[in-house]
Amino acid sequence: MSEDLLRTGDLPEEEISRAENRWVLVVCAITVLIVVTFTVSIAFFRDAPPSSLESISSDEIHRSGEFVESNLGTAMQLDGSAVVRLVLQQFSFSPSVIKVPVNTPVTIRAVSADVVHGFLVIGTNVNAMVVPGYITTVRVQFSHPGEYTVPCHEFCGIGHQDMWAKLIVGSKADFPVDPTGKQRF
Ligand SMILES: [Cu+2]
Repeated sequence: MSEDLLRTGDLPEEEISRAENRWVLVVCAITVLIVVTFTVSIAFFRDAPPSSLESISSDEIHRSGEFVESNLGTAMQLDGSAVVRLVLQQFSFSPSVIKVPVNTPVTIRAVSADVVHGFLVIGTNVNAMVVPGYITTVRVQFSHPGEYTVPCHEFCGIGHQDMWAKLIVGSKADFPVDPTGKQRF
């Protein structure tokens, strides 16, 4: 090897160690930033997934409370808005056909009975994860009547590709407000 080649690759020892120290500082700063981010999210956001600050016990879902079978589906509220309650499980949606009125504020409340699922309404910006232990809430208003496909978009097991629901956006007249609050669509 020629003397020239040796010299060009040769940096003074101090310069190398200064460069190394700079990178050590960068790595330390990134580590501190990650730890601070986790600490803040635990302290202020209860370490929960975004928008899922309501928790629920997966074992209780079918037995009592908001997500018992008779309460699933679309419930019209006295103010004219709609609340849709869904349970996602391997490998289906309950209910699998969701009906909502057009041009109406809709609140979707979804829970998982087992593992992490998710749903999106194809052709809209509705897209959410459903994490066991939390209630996922999505607020939306559909301005076009029609049928939309709602697939699970989190790989949840061997039957994941068959896990999907159908959302039908229909005329407001088909969703009368029931003063007793019992009717589901
Ligand atoms: Cu799934």
